[in-house]
Amino acid sequence: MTFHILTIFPEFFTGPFSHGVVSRAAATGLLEIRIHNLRDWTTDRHKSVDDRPFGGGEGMVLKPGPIFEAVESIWPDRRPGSPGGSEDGGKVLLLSAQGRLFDQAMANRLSREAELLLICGRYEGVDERVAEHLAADEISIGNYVLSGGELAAAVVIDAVARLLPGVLGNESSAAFESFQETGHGQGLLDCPHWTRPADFRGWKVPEVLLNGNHEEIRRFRQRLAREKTARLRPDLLAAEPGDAE
Ligand code: 9D3
Repeated sequence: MTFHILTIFPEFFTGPFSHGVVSRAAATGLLEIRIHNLRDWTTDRHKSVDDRPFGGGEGMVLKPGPIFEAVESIWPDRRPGSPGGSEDGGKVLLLSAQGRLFDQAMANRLSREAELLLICGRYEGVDERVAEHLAADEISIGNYVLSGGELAAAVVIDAVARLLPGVLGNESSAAFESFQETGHGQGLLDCPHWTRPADFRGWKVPEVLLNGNHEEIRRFRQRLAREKTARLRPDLLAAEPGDAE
């Protein structure tokens, strides 16, 4: 799978993608990440990507021109008039605070695309014609204010990349998807885990985990998962039984 990122901060992504699962998958050719500098598609000598909002107000807005030019040069065969889609299974996504909330079901759907092109919002926002006529969807990663779409793009790519066949050793993606429910794509939170030492500073690991009775251990873990979910994520219990799509 190929991920394209359109950003005014291309240096930002050297960190997040040079570690762990994503970096290993890129090294083995299971995925490719291509960073594109939005300023490469500006035409004025100041390379300006933003301008003041019509109607007045605080802050600056990303201009539509360089963004459309960039996407049309990255995907020259993109069907014009069909927002978001490339010729052969790709999607343009706009990362913005005004977007649809990203979740595991969305990550699952996106992992079936051949390519994604993520546009990182900045400043006070992005000219609405990008959401209307260029992007297939507008995505937010949560109800908090970030300074721009770059961190959000890294989050989306991490969540999608680990679902790709071969990336985590999940050869059959269908089998893997049913596992998503406990891997926390909704449903209950995972149960708590402990490792050695069995006694750490006087805090002891629950005795039942040490007794080798696997049926008892299974029921115990299920109860702890329900209790922890009720305490930290009551919203998930209301939605149960969860389906991760
Ligand atoms: C006056 C209200 N604005 C600032 C407080 C709204 C606003 C504009 C631009 C809020 C955030 C941003 C920049 N954020 C993103 O581009 C962004 C984002 C986010 O802020 N939260 C969660 N997901 C995302 S994805 C992109």
